[in-house]
Amino acid sequence: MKLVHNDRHGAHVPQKEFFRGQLVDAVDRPQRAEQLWAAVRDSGVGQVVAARDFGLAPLARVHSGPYLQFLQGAHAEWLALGGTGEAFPAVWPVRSLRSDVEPKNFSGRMGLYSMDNGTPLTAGAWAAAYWGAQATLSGLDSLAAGKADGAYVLTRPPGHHAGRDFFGGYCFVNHAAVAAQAALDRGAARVAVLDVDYHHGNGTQAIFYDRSDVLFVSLHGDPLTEYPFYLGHADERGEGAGLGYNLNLPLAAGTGNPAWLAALEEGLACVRSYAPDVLVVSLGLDTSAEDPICSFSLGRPEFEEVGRRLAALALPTLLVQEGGYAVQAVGAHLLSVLRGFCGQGRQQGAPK
Ligand code: SP5
Ligand code: ZN
Repeated sequence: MKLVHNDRHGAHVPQKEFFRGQLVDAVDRPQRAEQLWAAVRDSGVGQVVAARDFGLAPLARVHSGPYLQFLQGAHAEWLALGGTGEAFPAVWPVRSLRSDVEPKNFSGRMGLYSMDNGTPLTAGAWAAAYWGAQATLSGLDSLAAGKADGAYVLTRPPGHHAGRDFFGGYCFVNHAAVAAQAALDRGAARVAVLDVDYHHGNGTQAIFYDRSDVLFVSLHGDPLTEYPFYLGHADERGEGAGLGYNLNLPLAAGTGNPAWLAALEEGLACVRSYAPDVLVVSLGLDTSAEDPICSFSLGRPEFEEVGRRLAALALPTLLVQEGGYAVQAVGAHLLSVLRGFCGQGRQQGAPK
């Protein structure tokens, strides 16, 4: 197992986010990543690999040019307008409004390129997200082609809510999607993305919805009650050439561990029958009992089991960090997943 750190994540320091009409303390804190990295770096579970710079081109394979352009300059524009601190959108082109004409106005563009007001655009958001993508590409690069192998990438901010041309859900660049596309561009015929974050990976789903070369499988809190609310239902099966290559397994808020593991098994069966060349896992740890904004209750036995079942697929596997907000608990949970993956779990643990 290789371990890759986005050591530029600390450039992104959100202060506040809107919640129920108030500005409350931001949830995606740098301390999350510090705890995650502290838990794994010297744990013996893997070898640290340095992140390299692959440039903008791999990001432009899944994000639109105007969106990437906007992200790079947005915070400076905000400051130039007299804005202070972090920027939030205030108006969106919902149904009947046009999103095919880019406004000149900054607020107009913030709304065009975003999905919520819970994702502060900070001075360092672009740098952190860019280097998260580079760390992810470095992890992909470290995988032995065609062999059972694993790499874990510590990205922060997360990525799976970011779409082709919008940010939201604390995400700016969709690292898992960048990696899936890069794997195809490097010769893979089929890539599966398995998303086990508590929230539906709307960005990843949408990016690959009409394609059969990327299978998207997600288990998540039911969007009828859980963020992101407007995508992630079971009847979303893909469209056109992508029909049959999207599987959503929504679970009611509060769903217990046996039902969660049963849904995981259904997702894994789908991945197995697709027989991908590479597996990308959107590894959210906000499914834990301790998570402050989610309602599943996974713990050490389940996280180890996730690792074991992923390893049992015997695929080149890129584990990409998504959510997980229980700062004091996420490190232990990550280590459980990685130990399970490496056969070092405390329950069964046959060396691999
Ligand atoms: C990647 C990921 O896990 N994104 C999650 C985005 C969730 N955004 C909506 C959640 C709003 C909760 N904010 C509550 C703060 C109260 N302390
Ligand atoms: Zn999440």
